[in-house]
Amino acid sequence: MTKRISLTQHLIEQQRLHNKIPSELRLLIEVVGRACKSISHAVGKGALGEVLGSAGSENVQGEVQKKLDVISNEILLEANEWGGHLAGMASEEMETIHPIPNRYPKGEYLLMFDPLDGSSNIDVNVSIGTIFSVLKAPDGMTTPSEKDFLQPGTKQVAAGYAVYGPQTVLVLTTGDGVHCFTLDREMGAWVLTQRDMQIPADTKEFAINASNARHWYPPVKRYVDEVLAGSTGPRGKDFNMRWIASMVADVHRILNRGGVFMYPADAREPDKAGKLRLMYEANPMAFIVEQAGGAATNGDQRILDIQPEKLHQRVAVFLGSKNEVERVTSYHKE
Ligand code: AHM
Ligand code: MG
Repeated sequence: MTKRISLTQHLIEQQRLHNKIPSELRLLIEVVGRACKSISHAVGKGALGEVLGSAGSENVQGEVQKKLDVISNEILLEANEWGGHLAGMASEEMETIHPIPNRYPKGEYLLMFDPLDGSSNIDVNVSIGTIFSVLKAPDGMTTPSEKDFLQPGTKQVAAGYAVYGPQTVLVLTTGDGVHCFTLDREMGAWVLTQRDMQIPADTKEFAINASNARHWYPPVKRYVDEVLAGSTGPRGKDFNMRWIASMVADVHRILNRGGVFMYPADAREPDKAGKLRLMYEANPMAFIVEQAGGAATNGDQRILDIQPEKLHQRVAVFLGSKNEVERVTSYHKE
């Protein structure tokens, strides 16, 4: 029988044998992993848990909150509040940051998350997930303010996502490759199932919400026109398209078999900077994708190099197989 390694064991090995992560970070990641198990459980109950449908509220970006968005946010806040590893948290579902209350010990990390990504898929039983990013709090900081979170993605010390799909998986990087853990539902444990995930540099698969095509800028239109032209077009090969409308699920497919994911800026409002948020969607995914040998840009620069200006800042995203990301990025520069 193959020897099974749990998330705890994997992290202890990273800490003890390779001296790659401090014990505080290991414990923090384990708490996030535990929270994701609870979210997976809530998601899995569906109609039986009376967790489907709208919560009757809006988040800071004016989006309707689903009950499970709110429940997942609370699970993450509660799980991480008292552990002593964090100075503060920020979430897609909260207007501003959540410093650790004074009744609990404080730690040196900052945690950001999108508690339940792919909200439009919740009620229709399509894969959804949690995305998270961990930063070090600035030296000497006592109580964090919003600006302490505004660090470029290169400063992330860990990032990951969980997908609540046919299987529940947790994909994680601490800057030493990308590893995937599957939730053993009987044991309640995360088990290492893929080590060192690698994204092939070339692909024949792309992902974009084509219903926005009329708003696209010329570089995106050119790239998509060329792949749609197939084997007789300039690319000389046929491409397949997939769009799940859950970034976690689209990125997970790309980590497993390659592909390029695009959520571009477009000509709306008057210059829509894309839909996805830099701090808790694009940055953690860019860190993971780069660690797996892929690339991630906003069409102009590497996502991880962007200096954030606002907590809920939006950003255009092109990520996945390196050669395709480089191609679509180069079209923006012509
Ligand atoms: P959410 O965080 O409100 O769920 O929005 C993010 C999601 C991504 O998971 C996905 O890639 C995108 O929105 C889908 O957008 P669209 O509705 O345009 O297909
Ligand atoms: Mg999201």
